[in-house]
This record gives sequence, C-alpha cells and structure tokens, in this order.
Amino acid sequence: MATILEEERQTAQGAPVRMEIRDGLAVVTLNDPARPVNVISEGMLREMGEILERLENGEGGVRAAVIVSAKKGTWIAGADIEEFKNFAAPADAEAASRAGQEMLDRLEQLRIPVVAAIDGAALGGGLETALACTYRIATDSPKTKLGLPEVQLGIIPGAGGTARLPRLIGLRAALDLMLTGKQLDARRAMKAGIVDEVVPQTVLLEVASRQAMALAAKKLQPRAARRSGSPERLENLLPMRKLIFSKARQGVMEKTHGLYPAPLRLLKVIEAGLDKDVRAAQEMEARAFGELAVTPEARSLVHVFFTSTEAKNDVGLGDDVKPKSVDQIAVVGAGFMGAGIAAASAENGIRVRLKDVKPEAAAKGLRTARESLIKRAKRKKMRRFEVTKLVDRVQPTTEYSGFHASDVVVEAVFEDLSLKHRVIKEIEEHAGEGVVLGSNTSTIPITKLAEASARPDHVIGLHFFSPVEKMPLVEIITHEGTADWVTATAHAYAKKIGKTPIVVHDSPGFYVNRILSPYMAEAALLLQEGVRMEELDRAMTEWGFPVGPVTLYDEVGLDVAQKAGKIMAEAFADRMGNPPTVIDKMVADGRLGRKNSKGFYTFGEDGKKQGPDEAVYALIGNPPKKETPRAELQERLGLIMVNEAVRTLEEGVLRSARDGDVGAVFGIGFPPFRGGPFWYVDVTGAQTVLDRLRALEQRFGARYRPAKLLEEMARDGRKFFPDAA
Ligand code: 3H9
Repeated sequence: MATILEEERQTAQGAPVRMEIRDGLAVVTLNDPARPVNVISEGMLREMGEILERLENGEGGVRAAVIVSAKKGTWIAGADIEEFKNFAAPADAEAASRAGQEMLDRLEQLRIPVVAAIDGAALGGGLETALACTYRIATDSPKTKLGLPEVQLGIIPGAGGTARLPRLIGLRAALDLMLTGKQLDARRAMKAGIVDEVVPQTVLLEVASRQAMALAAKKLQPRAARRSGSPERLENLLPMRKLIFSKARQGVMEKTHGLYPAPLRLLKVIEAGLDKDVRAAQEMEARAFGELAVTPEARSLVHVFFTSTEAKNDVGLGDDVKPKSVDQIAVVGAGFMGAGIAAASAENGIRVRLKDVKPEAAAKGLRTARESLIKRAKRKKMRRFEVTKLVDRVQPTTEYSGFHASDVVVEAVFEDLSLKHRVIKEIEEHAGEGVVLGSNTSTIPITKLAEASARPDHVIGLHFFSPVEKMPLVEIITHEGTADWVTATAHAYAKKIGKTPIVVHDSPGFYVNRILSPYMAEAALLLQEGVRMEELDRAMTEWGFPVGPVTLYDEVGLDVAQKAGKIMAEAFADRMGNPPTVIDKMVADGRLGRKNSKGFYTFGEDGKKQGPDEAVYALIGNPPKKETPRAELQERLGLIMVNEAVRTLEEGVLRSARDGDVGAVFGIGFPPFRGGPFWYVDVTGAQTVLDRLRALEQRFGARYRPAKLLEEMARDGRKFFPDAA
C-alpha cells in the first residue's frame, strides 16, 4: 500500500508550490493561486527554495522528482515580468538573475533525478527551469510551447539559459532559438534536442513518474550521458565558431540596424562563456541581464508585452456582455485576404465556408488557403490525418449554402460600396438571425455599410492586415449602432484565431490607416521635394520600421494607396493640404507596385525587389537633390504619425492610448523598441514633442498643427502611461 507523505509544512491550501511524496517519488506541483499563469516571482523562488531544501535533505526517502503544473495552458511562463517594473538600477535586475540562477543550480545539483513534465507554455525562465532538470517530457497539446523569448523583451535569458541551451543542443540551434525568440511545439522541441519525449496530456504524469524512477534506478540515461562529446563537434572548432558568430551578428545587424542592444549582447555573452564553466558563463549572463533590463528599449518592449496582452484580454465592455461562441464562419470573397482569413480561422479550429461568385475564384481561394495551412502544418510536423482534418475545415462554395450555420460572416469583396451593400443584403437573406456581420473593408465607413443592413446592430468592421497569416492585428470597428454582444463576439473571434484585437470607433481610415496616411503622404511630398527613394526608406528603417515608406507603397499597391490617400485628404482637407501628385502620376504610368512588378522599385523575374527605378524621377518631374539629413526625414515622418495618433485619441476614435500603441506596433510595425506613438510621447516628453511639431508647423503649415490633447498633456505635465520612464 502506498504511503502518502502529504506536505506537512505545506502552507495554506493553494500554495504556489506543493510537494507530495509517494513511494519515493516527489511530485512537485506548481499552481500560483494569485496569478493567471505560473511565473518565477520572488514568492515562487522562496517556495521553491524550501522545497529544494527538503529534497536536498532527502526527506521521505525521495529517490526521484517530477515537476508538473496545475495551471491549464502553462507550465511556467518565465520570470514575473511585472517585477521588471521595479528594477530601478542594473544591480536590481542582476540580483534577480542571480536568484534565478542559484535556484536552478540547486535544482540541477540535486542528487536525485528530476523530470520536467511540461504541459503548456515553458517560456523564458520556464524553459530554463526545464533545462536544469535531468529529463524533459512535453505533451502534444497545442498549448505546449517551448522557447526563450527574452530578446523580445529587450533582455537575454537570465537564469542560466545562455549557458545551458548551447551545451544541450549545440551553438547554432541555440542561437537560432534565442535570437528569434521563436517558440517550438513539443515535437519540434524534441527534434531540436530539447525534449526527450512527447506524450499525450492524459498520460503525462504517469509517464513522467515512471521515467523519473527509471532514471533513479539507472535504467534510463539522461540526455547528457547518452551523447558522446559535445552536441555539435564541428562547432567546437574555433574557425567554425567564429564564422557562426560573425554570421549571426551580421544577421542581427541586417534585421535590427543595431537598434536593439539585447541580441548583440546575447552573442557576446555566449561567445565569451562557451569555453568557461557554466558558473563563469552565468556570471556574464547575470551582468548583461542586469544592464539590459533597465534600458529604454527593454522598458518599451515590456510595455508592448503588457499593452498587447491587455488589449487581447479586455474588450472594454461590462462582464454582463457575453460573446457568442464562434465555431463556424463564412467568408465572402475568396481573394488573397479572404483566403488568408479562412486559413487563419481553420488553423484555430473554426469551420469555414469560403464563397466567391465564380467556381474558379472559389477554387483559387481554396488553393491559397490550403497552401498556407499545409505550410504551417509542415512546420508543426503534423501527421497526415491531422493535416487532412485541418484543410478539410475550409469548404469552397459559389452559393450561400451553409451560411445559416455561421456564427460570423466576414465580407472581403472589392472595396466598392454598392457591391458591398448588395453582398450584405444577400448574406442577411441566407445567414441566421444571430450572425455577426463583419466587413474587412479598409476604407469604407462601417456606418455606411450598415445602412444596407436589415440588422445594422450586427454590423461591425473586422479589419485584417495583409498577409493575414503573419500580421497579428485585427482592428474591430464599431459604429454608433453596433450591439455590444457583436463587439464582444468579434473580439473573441479575433482572439480565438490568435490575433491581437483593438476596438476602435468608426472614422475615416479607422485608426491604423488614419495614422499611416499622413506619414505616407509626407513621404510622397518628400519625393516631390527631391529626396531619393532609397534615402527615405533607409531613414525610416534606421528609425526602426521594418520597411520604409517607398517600399511600403510598392507592397500595398499604388492604386490602393491612391484611393486611401484621396479619402483621407478629403476627410481632413482643413489641414492635409493638396494630396501629393506623385502617386497619381505613378498610377497613370501603369505602376502599381509589386503586384505588377512595376513601382518605385524594379522587380526581378522571380518577383524579388531590386534597386530604385531611376525612371521614376523623370515621372515625378523633379530630379533628386542633395541629401536631406536623415534626422530631418525621421522627424518629419515620425512626428506626423505620432501627432495623428494623439488626435485619434482626442476624437474618441481610440478608446485608450494603450490600444493606440498596440495598433501602431502590430498593424504598421511602429518600432517596438519605441513602445508605440503614445509611449514615445511619454518618453520623449509631451512638451518636447509639442515644440518640435510647432517648429514643423511653422515650416510646412497646418498638417503639423499639434493635437489639442498634446498641448493639454504638455501644459499639465501629464503622461499617457504613468510608468513611462
Ligand atoms: C524571463 O523569463 C527572464 C528569465 O530568463 C530570467 C529570470 C531571472 N510575467 O497572454 P495571456 C500574464 S522573461 C507576468 O493572456 P495566454 C499576462 O499579462 C519572461 N505576467 O495568456 C496576463 O495577465 P492579465 C519570458 C505574465 O494563455 C495573463 O498572464 N516569458 C507573464 O494567451 C495571461 O496571459 C515570456 O515572455 C509573465 N511572464 O498565453 C512569456 N506571462 O490576465 C510571456 C503571462 O492580467 N507570456 N502573464 O492580462 C506569454 O507568452 C503568454 O502569456 C503565455 C500564455 C503563452 C504564457
């Protein structure tokens, strides 16, 4: 009969860490009652310290241990990012890193084997905990993901990850994980050599317990003992190692223009630590962690983490407003966007009817959606029957059959008001009473679309960004009459398919295009003034945007940009002035950008962007002049967007500065290390931004007129975010 030594010193019910000992096996269960996920907080460290002491003392004749989580969806989500806000100086953060390292060193040095039984996210300090265990078993649940995403927070792994991961899986693979922050599901983690076994959720504890005892009985060898020598022997040759680091550094510089200190510091720490023992490598890790954690870049990235998580979890309506569950949708318009929406939905378990008028168009959309799904399925190493089940979720149609069972219908037809009106009427004839009618328009006011509807309170904007599979934002646009449950359902649907939604009020350009538009118009004006195309692009990529505005014109399509630009110029004629003529000239010359391989840039046969097309300057009618200082270009383009963002908050288009930062970072690629336009104002100082805008207004006129709200913030010394440094 098994003896159960239930934790005597266990604190009150619901302690963050509990230990149960049964037949020589300790099951350590993590379940922080105060937090939605398990995190390595000060409290958790204390609790773990006590458990470790008891294991070190061999309490209850323990021969092996298993660490499990009782939280659904997470094993350990890493260090407590909330606590980062308390780091006033590098020494504070360094101390936190050392505390994490010490705890995991003790875990690693236990005389008994410890099995990490991972179900749910094991990220950052979570994965570092697993790395300090003897053996790792992970479940095949879609929630199980392993990674070291610290660089995305402007820091590096600080609890031994930079030392342990390269030693476990080899340098190149470890660098790839740490520099990108990518998260692997269990199967990929096993292939990478991080995880020893993958099992279904239902048997996790059983298998982990068995393997822990097998390790104790030496019937099973831990990975380190199973492999001979280092993971990748070639990588240990000095010239090879030098090459790997130099390539990695080059890759980082190309991607970040040196604007993010963490990845560069990460490379230094790993390079210097590889020949040292783990303890010495951790010394360097702790110091770097400390210095990085208090940089403005890290503070901004932490801000982006919290604001985006909040936007995802907060629809901004009372608790009594309940969303409808979304299990089946229909998409009307099987073009690139429609197919992307269908694929993103199917990937997340939603059945989709994809409709177009002609069979060829529906078939093409289906092909696009399937290709995207198969690509992702391959990456996830899905089995064949799983892939079949996945792609079968999208069914093409030329009729409205099956629409009655849809919870949401997304219309993604051409940007033509009368066409959309007709489509809305048709949808309403065939869909059920309780359907949410979402429009993926990027330019037409939702209020106008709702005019054609018999149930205007069901109509809402669901603005996806292209390409849907990559872009994380969905702008949800409400008009005056949109019912709250419709907003809540649209929000829940966006969240279900893994997107980050922001809810904005109907207005020309909504939020994202509203702030993008003056920026793009200013870029066109700068071209007319004689600034070279590549100069403009370089200025803004060096400011931190993923692509510059001229490249963006080509990517978006010049005809699309022309149409959007006209709408915005009309809507804000009082201060926008005359729209730049260059875009009209480009379109008249048949230059539509990437889609017809003819734009500001030239494109190769393979569709790859090449250099700027010099013929464009003749078209503009103004040859390039001497270089404009890069800082001036950045000031003109950056501030016009920031000012417009503040206006949208002032006008109530945005509900909060938080949503404004999330929308700009996730919808446009506003430099994440600047935290978004509102965080940027706070960090720069509202008064400074105001002064700079006033100077620009003097030179260039009303389009730089500062937002009233900005004037108020400067006058009252207020901030959008009180914790902005
Ligand atoms: C690190 O580990 C450094 C170490 O190397 C060094 C140690 C010394 N901290 O996203 P959700 C909150 S750096 C604090 O909606 P999901 C989140 O704010 C860390 N809070 O759930 C939200 O709160 P609320 C590296 C956290 O199921 C709630 O939990 N780790 C943390 O969609 C639910 O979150 C990461 O970067 C945290 N670490 O996704 C992982 N994590 O309900 C960050 C979550 O009040 N986390 N919260 O709005 C994630 O990626 C996702 O939250 C996760 C769950 C996948 C875990």
